[in-house]
Amino acid sequence: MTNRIQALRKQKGLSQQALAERIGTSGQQVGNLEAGRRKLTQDWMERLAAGLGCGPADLLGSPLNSPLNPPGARSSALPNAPMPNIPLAPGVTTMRTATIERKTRETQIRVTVNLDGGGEYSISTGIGFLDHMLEQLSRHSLIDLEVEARGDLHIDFHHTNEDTAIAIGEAVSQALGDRAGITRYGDVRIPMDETLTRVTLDVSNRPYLIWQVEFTGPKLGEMDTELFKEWFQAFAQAAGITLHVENIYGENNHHIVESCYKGLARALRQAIEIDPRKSDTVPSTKGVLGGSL
Ligand SMILES: [Mn+2]
Repeated sequence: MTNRIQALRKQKGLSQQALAERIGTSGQQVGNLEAGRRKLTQDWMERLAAGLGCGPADLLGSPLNSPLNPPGARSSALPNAPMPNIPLAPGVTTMRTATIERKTRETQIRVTVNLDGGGEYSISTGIGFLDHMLEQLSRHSLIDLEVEARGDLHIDFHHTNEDTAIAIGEAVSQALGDRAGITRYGDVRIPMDETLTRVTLDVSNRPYLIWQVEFTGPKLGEMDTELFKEWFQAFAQAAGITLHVENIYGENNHHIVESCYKGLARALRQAIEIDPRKSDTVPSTKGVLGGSL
């Protein structure tokens, strides 16, 4: 996994922290990107390039890996390319990705999703327990998820929790585009020890939440348990999803809420999958449909 981020940074006399501050991230994240521990997405390349005063392609170790070269031109370069978001040739297939930036007086949030990812994540909300849940969401949905949130946690977790859900929901909705060809429905049951939770959803563009989940304590970690319903409500609204979450039984509050996030993840994974039998019916560039020549 070669890239020139570190070399270019040193050339400019910048520390990891100094570069991080230029592009609004953490020094640790810069270190992760330099070392290849985090995917060097198109989005990160553009941000790093802006901070380093170079072009995005300059960050790559070899000109063969340039995103300006269409895939297939030199296929031998592709397996080692560190970028999952290489623009693909029109008509082949495209990664369904989106980035949402959301800034209010209460929170500053940046979310990037890749629906066709491998469940890789980089999540920092400032709320440890929420990070843990969002990591589950990414891993079990196979959606690559980057979340950087800075909120007014000195007041409480309410704004950061809800706004993070809105930003992730908006990113998922945007990445889904017109939603053509998707499987649309998802339905799973998730056990965790003594707990069983069912999540059923319709990626319908009709937001609705049914939440039949009760907690026996007011807190999990530092987080108020009442905030989880708020998170699912905001996500369903922003993503345009009819979302039914039912904890069938369970005792441990950590298991109960974690099974809700894992259930959302697995149900989403089913629903956003492209159905090959339906995707074939989408009008194509062949010009056969619609009477055009
Ligand atoms: Mn856990």
